[in-house]
Amino acid sequence: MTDTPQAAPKKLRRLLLTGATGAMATAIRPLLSELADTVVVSGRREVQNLLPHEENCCASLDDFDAVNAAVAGCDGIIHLGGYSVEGPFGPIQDANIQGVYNLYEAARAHGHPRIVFGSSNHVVGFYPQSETIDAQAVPRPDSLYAVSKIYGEALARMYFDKFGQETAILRIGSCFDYPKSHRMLATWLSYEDFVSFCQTAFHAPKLGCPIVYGMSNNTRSFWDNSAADYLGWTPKSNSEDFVAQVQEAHPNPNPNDPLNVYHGGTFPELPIVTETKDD
Ligand code: 15L
Repeated sequence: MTDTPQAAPKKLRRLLLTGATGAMATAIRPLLSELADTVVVSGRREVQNLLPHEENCCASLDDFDAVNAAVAGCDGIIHLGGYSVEGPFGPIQDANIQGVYNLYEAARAHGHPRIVFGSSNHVVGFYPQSETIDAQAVPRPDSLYAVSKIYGEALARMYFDKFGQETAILRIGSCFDYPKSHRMLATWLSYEDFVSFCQTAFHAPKLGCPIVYGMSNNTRSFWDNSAADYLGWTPKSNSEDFVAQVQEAHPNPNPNDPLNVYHGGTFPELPIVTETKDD
């Protein structure tokens, strides 16, 4: 009997990674050589310790010309750039409102490369953890940051309906090396599963503009991704492997602590930040 040769995984030629100096991007960068021959790493600052498959391209998201230059020639985009926590409205507006518009206009000018849009679970952050929801659930943003992500999701949808621009909207849960709290046993997304999601999104025969919750194959979860089954994404990590570790670190979780009440954990109780540090 002869072995059937395995088809080599498909690769992009040139992939743009925005937000490349952020913690999540820094963690996944080494894995992206599986996805593309060249990865253009883009952030406001230059990436240090460039890997062999990487090229630097500095771009502040609110600068259209810089974003346009970063997008030129790319056949896929992973958008992790922008303001990624709650904060004052000004910088959120620059990066997550103006910046995402700039990204989509640049993609429109350069042949509509598929985009993985890093949205956030905080767009549904006010739902109680006792309730399981799917992508159809009415958004319940828990912060200005989350409101800006809903704008990004809406923009992605508009560019799909108007121009056919395909985007995978990934409402990222908690993408860390391991789950750090009881809540994260439900929301955890491993780096490997994030990268396999991107691989699926870039090569699915039909992508469209689905909303997917960015979680691993966790036994505990309060999100239902069945509407995106057609993509064929099969996350492999399971937070159950870390239950003992989480229990040891947090032996008596308080059921009334917001962290254990809301999908968005502590975010629903954060104040609105009205001042920037420069004020
Ligand atoms: C996010 O959107 C944040 O960017 C990240 O820092 C975590 O807070 C994550 O959500 C989470 O909800 O765990």
